[in-house]
Amino acid sequence: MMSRRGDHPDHHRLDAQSGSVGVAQGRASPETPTISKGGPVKNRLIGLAVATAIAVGVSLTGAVPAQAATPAIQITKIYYNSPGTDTGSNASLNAEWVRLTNTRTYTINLKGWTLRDKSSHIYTFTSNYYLGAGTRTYVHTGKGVNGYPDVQHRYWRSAWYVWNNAGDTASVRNPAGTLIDSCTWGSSGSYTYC
Ligand SMILES: [Ca+2]
Ligand SMILES: [Ca+2]
Repeated sequence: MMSRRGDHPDHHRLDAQSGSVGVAQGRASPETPTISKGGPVKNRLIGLAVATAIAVGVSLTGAVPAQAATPAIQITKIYYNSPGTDTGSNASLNAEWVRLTNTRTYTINLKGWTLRDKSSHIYTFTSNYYLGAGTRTYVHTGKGVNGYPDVQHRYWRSAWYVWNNAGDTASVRNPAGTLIDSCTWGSSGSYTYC
């Protein structure tokens, strides 16, 4: 079947090889280990609790693991297999997109932030782009005018698809290059909420 396309041709084989292993690497659900702290507890019982906690591999502090903290800029949806046959038309390219959400209660300037796939195709927010608290932006793969049809929409201006139908990883980094969030999917479906 020729309807399933991959990435830029030169990356085809690389991504195809690893496309089947990415299923389980989505964002971990924020699970907070719960340890009962009600009432006075004797040392012997605390010792038992410690032993139990160690045995099951949880933290006694109950702290949320760092990797489960909500990223400031979160990848909240990716439409990686645009509807219909992947002809490479600009309309088809733009039906492939990534949605980023500002999860914070303040505006974040995305200037200098990057979005990339597993093959290091990189989109950079090159100018000031203020993403309001709780608001979203859509980065479309094809060409278009930033800010149209409304302020939420940005355009990668890529000549070909970026996000592989058969599995890929999207990651977002801040201007310092620090990984802020990532999203991995496999070969099924057309989109993911990450
Ligand atoms: Ca398609
Ligand atoms: Ca790719």
